[in-house]
Amino acid sequence: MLTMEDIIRDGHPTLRTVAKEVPLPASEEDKKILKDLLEYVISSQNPEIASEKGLRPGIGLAAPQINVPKRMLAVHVTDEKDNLHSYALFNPKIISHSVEKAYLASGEGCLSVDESIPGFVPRYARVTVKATTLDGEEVQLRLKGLPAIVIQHEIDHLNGVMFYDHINKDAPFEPVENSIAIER
Ligand code: UDB
Ligand code: ZN
Repeated sequence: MLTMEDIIRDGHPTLRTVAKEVPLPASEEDKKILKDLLEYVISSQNPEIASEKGLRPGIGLAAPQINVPKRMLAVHVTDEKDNLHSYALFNPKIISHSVEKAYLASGEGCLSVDESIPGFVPRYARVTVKATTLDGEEVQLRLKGLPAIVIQHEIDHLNGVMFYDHINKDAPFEPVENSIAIER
């Protein structure tokens, strides 16, 4: 099982690398990596497992964060209606997005960043993502709210982008034009 020791930290060059597409159908090795990412986010949200293994509870994790520069990510998060959004995806791609933006009112953090970096991180309010699942099925996900924020944060990792790249350096809490604040 993956632990915090497997998660690389800010400054590691892989976090600034554009990850490669996963050849499909996925190999057993690539499927195993993707299953491990999903297992991490699920287990880390279980207080017993998290405390036993010292896991920081995560709602998303991308392969580059475990030093695998391939386009795979896992998300495990509930929305404002308490619906679970649990995804393990190969080659996710945003095929359309809203003009409207959204941001977490309390800002973002990252499992690969140990310090807290304050500021609003403007993202799209709604995204449509095309991807392939662990079963090899092509899916289209229409996401809003927190699940939309998480998947954009994880897709950024596939492109070598960190959340703080989006923070306005001179005015981190400058109101975001045409946006919705998401409160936790
Ligand atoms: C997280 N969790 O998992 F809005 F109930 C973060 C950490 C870095 C703080 C652990 C998180 O934001 N949890 C959360 C947020 C809410 C409501 C709630 C729980 N990540 C995943 C990550 O680093 N992936 O690469 C960072 C998040 C920041 C925005 C989306 C992902
Ligand atoms: Zn992250």
